Amino acid sequence: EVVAPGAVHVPAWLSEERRRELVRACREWARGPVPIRRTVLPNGGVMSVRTVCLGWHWQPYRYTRTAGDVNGARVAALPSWLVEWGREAVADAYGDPAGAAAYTPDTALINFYDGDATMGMHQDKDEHSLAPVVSLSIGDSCVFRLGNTESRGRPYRDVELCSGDLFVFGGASRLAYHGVPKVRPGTGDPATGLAGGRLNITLRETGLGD
Ligand code: MD3
Ligand code: FE
Repeated sequence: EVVAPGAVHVPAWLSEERRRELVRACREWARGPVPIRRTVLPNGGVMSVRTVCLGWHWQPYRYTRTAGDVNGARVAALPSWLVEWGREAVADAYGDPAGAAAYTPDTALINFYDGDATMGMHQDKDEHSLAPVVSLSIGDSCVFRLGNTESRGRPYRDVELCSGDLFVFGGASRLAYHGVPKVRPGTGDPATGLAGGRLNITLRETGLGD
């Protein structure tokens, strides 16, 4: 479903097998070389989601190769199979295989939400590229809020994101405010290997080069 121009929701895009593969991989990435942690903001606030990065490390508000705000280690590489899944995702969401072949994400942000975690309305504008962001969700459902490019407030649309769902944000939606006001504990499928909580993996092009 096209939720807004450039914003396409594909429910249950991930096969059960791919969900399990991603959960298993995320569990490894969460261990290191840079362990998963709650990001501390420059204003002293602490995010409620826990995040680990691949390719480039996001620290508010820039991308670095090493995690100076965690343990100083270089982040793990973004595996080529995940780049390939990203191209498949863009091709399926936009129906444009040629455009999708040029999609070259260099970074993944993996967010883990426990039942109380939320993400406030924000824009993702630390990337120097306006290539689409690919979002994959596994585990508990959540309310995802897609707003406008002008302010955190209305108008916005609330969309239920469930385990296995794909969302691609490009074009006119790439700089839209968005957030996660609520997770719905107990709605996930334990067969994926996730006992509770919600995983979200976003693929991005930082535009920073090598
Ligand atoms: C819309 N994550 O990591 S994914 C984030 O579910 C983030 O963890 C949320 O927002 C999550 O920055 C939402 C969906 C998403 C990601 C990037 C976007 C939506 C977006 C960029 C532009 C517009
Ligand atoms: Fe975001």
